[in-house]
Amino acid sequence: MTNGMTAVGFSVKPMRVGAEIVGLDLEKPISDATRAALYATWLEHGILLFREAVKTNAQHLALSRCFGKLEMHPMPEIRAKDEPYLIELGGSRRGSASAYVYDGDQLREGRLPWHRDTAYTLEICKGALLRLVEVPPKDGETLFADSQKAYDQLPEATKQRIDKLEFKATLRMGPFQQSRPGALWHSVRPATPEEFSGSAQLWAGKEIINRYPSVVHPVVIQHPETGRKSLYISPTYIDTFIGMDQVESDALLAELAGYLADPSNVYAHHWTPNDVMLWDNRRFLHAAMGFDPQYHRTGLRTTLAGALRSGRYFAKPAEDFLPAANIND
Ligand SMILES: O=C(O)CCC(=O)C(=O)O
Ligand SMILES: [Fe+2]
Repeated sequence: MTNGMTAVGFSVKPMRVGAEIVGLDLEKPISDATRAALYATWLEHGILLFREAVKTNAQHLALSRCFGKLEMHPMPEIRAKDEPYLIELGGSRRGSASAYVYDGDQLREGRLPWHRDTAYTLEICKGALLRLVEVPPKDGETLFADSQKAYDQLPEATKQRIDKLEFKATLRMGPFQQSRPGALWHSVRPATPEEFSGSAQLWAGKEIINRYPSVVHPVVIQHPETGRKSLYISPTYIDTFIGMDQVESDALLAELAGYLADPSNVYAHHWTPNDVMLWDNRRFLHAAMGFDPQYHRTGLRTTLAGALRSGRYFAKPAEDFLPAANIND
């Protein structure tokens, strides 16, 4: 893909990590040629920025469908009521889907450490498109890390060590995820309900978590479309690497996370309302810096249906267990 507006209706501005799509007019229907060119650009760069490009839910859904089938997020609790293929961030979910932590003496809402979406399910989703509607006047960035580049940078001995390795992943929220090696922040601690009432409403209660029994995924995957290898771990959600005790596992996780979070592999997006960020969840991890809860930060996100069923249950689920359904359109 080259710079300069072409017959496909947009131009590509490569960033240090990822690329920006410039000039795409979503007021018009998206042609097959545009869709194919967008898809190829996405596979090449892994994350795409559409700056102030998406004004309505219909545009958000139409753009998302250029990159594959959508799935309803496995957690019904966070789906938007009038449009189940969108999930809501903040807004009416304020105080429910966000983690409140203290980073030093600063209270932060919406801080999420490095993760790969739906890594706690059997079929990790293919990607997602996040649009912010309300943006706080400061902070609130989202970080994206290229785990393909991180894999390429690993020493040969580490590549061999992890070649056939698997990890166990469990959905856990709150203090656990903030304290994992590679979580990105070591100074944070969860706010107590006395300090901030929102923290009492953390939503990942037992009823939700019980729907997601632990799963096992490979540490290295080959991208099904590009053939490139990626470091497929998700520091949030990892319990241990299979066959290692917690100490050995945490040391390896810290080592691998060091490559993932290396600044040369990371793009930090500072949001403007109606920006959309698209990520290839097979290749990129992401993290949210959080923001001062006196401000509002709201958004909507689609989820691209998984193309890589790489997981298995860690233990056989109970007879009466009802798996969370992945519902595709
Ligand atoms: O709030 C953000 O910036 C990122 C949220 C997130 O992890 C997601 O939408 O998957
Ligand atoms: Fe996420």
